[in-house]
Amino acid sequence: MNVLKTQVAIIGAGPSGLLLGQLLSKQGISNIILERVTGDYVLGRIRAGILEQGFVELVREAGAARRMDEEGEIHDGFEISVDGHRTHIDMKKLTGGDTVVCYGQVEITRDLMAARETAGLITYYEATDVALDNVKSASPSVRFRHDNEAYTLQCDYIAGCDGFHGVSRQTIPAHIRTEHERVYPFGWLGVLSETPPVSKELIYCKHQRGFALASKRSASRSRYYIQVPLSDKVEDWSDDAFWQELKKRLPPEAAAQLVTGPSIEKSIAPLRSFICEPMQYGNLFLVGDAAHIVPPTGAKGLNLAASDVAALYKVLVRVYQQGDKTCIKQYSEIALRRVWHGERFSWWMTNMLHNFTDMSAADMDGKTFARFMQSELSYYLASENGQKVIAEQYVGLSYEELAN
Ligand code: RFL
Ligand code: PHB
Repeated sequence: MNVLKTQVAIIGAGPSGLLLGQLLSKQGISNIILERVTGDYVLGRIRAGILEQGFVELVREAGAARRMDEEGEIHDGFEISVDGHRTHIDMKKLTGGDTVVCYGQVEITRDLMAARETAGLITYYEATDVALDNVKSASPSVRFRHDNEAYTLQCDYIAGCDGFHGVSRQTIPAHIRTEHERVYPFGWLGVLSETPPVSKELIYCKHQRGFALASKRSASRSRYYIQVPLSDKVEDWSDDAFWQELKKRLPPEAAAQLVTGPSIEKSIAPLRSFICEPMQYGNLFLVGDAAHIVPPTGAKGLNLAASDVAALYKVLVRVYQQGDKTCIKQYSEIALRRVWHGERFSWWMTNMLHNFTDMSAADMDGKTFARFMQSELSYYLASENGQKVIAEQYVGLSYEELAN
């Protein structure tokens, strides 16, 4: 048995784990990351594209922002199209100056991995049989296997950054956890293509045929999504069928501009709202998708992961630099307040923008629910106050400080 020691054991080398590790090491707090798959596999997952200002600042503090600052696109606004009628949400004007940055999760992850390697920090990729022990004690540990050898990692704290299907959340006894969940009756079919985007800004499209989103990664790379029934399989959708359906849902002027091409990646993501409370148990802290999932309609998943990282980082810096352990119990409450706001916003945007007509939702038939949501959306889009409510949540609510 190999025995390792560190201050903070981090489970998962997704954006949450890598960002936390980088921030902690900048403050002299040692950490080791255990990741189930290879680095290349992690980089193969095409996910988020929109970063809130709070996230951007954390990446700068972590010392991994050079490429994001050079290549990320600042977005002042986005559009909502309702059956082809477009409304521009001018985030910058409506919020008094706030914007978001369009830069892919894959690139952020790549930059954080490179920064970790440059700093000589330890990551065990392809760590299997990860199991968390004694998390309620002052000396927790993590068992794992790597290259056919058994290891024990002794530590002070464990950050469970291992996503929705990880082991960390399951380590909290079931009677301690309350889990809230809404599984939506549809998914998003996403396509990445090396084609110029239809628009400078994102277009969220509500359409009788179902939701669509026109997003991008750069001036030459597009990311598009369409709402599909959960019964659909990726193999059912040829590239051609995807482009034809997308064209029908985009506003006509945008559809006319659409440049199509072969898909580089194509996948279906189910939509889910999920929250686990509390987000801590003894010296184990859940961070990011390990504790909560949002439907992607509000672009909040990665951004909520970042606000969890910010909260845990503040707690651990105070613990190690000021010797104050009393702040530890604040983590879950601080993180959950922001999580619930992001969850509510994502659920609301999902309800307003998707087609529920053939489904039942919120205890009523889909047709009635759809009419309520149509009215809700037109109310918010029709006034500056309504648009402001959407804009200030899209750019992201501010981060909370620790109490003294
Ligand atoms: P991740 O990225 O899932 O990383 C968890 C890591 O843990 C590893 N792991 C384990 N490691 C060791 N032992 C185990 N037993 C382990 N089990 C798992 C996994 O291999 C993995 O590497 O979670 P993290 O770091 O919390 O990051 C969360 C984000 O990935 C996620 O919230 C976002 O991608 C969500 N999301 C979006 N968020 C935004 O803020 N803006 C967006 O525009 C946005 N668009 C999206 C999205 C998610 C999408 N999908 C596919 C769900 C668009 C889509 C389509
Ligand atoms: C993306 O570019 O992948 C993206 C952007 C905004 C969303 C969801 C996904 O709301």
